[in-house]
Amino acid sequence: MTSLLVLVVLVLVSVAIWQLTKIFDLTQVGGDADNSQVANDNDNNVNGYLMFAFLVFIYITTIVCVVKYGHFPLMSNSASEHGVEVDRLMWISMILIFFVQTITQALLHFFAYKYRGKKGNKALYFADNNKLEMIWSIIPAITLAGLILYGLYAWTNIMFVDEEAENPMVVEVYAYQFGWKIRYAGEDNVLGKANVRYIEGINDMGVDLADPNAQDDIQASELHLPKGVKVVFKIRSQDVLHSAYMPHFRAQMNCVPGMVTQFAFTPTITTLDMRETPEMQEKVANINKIRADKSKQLVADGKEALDPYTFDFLLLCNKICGKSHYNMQMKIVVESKEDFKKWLSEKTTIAQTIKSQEKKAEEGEVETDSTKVVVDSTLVAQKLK
Ligand SMILES: [Cu+2]
Repeated sequence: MTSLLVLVVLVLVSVAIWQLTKIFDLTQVGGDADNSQVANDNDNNVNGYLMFAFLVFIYITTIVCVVKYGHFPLMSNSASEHGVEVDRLMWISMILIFFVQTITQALLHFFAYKYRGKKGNKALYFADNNKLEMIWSIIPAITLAGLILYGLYAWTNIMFVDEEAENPMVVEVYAYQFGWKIRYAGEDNVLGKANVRYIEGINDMGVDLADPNAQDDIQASELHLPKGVKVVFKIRSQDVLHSAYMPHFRAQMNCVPGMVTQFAFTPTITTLDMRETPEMQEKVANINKIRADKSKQLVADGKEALDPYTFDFLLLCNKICGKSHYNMQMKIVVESKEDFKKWLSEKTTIAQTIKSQEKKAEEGEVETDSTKVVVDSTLVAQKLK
């Protein structure tokens, strides 16, 4: 609200200044002032120097942003095999852009200054220069073609998954407003069919329980992944467009209602190891410093202090999908193969969970009318545990 008020005040002040200059101009009519509206040497000089000032402004802004915010983008420390390639591509693009923009901006502004208008100066008629045009067309064309080809090569490498030869672990990521559900394919590594029409009671992912492949499927409320194993994510959406975004693994794929999309990667760093890396420790220490400062203020106001932050990999939604989009996230735990197997073996299959639910219903322990069962992801998660 305060910023809005400040903005309104700034706009009103600008309007007032503009009106004042108009009044000032009107008072000059008939005086000695130059009202010809044609730029004189003085105007041209001022504009020439302003060009230089703007160049300095661009450079200073760039330097300040790199120093102050340069640590925000994730451009190293990727936690997946292909992530290294994505980071390399990003670095090459950024360095190229940085290099080219530094030079071209300097040239642009310098020449605008050098050839500013001067009384008596005449523009030179210059039809064309084939050599110059070849240079500035061919160099960018080769550079861009190189970048695009390298990008295409990286993209094909990342997106092409030979499911027969590589035999990746199949995991379903199911997006809904506003959260995620996970389904493991079980022993057979094949997901049972699923459709939104089968959603009923605690079967909130719409798994077709008549499908033999669905019998060993396991639902989870946390995404656990084994280190060093290729995982292929089969991605669905219940309602609107979402985007499954796992920034630390350099992975993102749209979740489209009515179709299955996929993305595959191999996690290379466990959650525990990632917490130990110097980059992450520095980030976490910084976050906790901000939290501690905020807590002081909260405690002073008689509120509860914030808990210290510990790092966890996250699955986020990266498509604005509704009012609670900002909170659409799920914890990802990368662990050793043994720990992962142990964690998964403690889970019951969806079929078993539903069967025991039906049994309880027959014994009159729970509400039998499925329409009265409130489907809540946390409730399902507790039941599955
Ligand atoms: Cu979403």
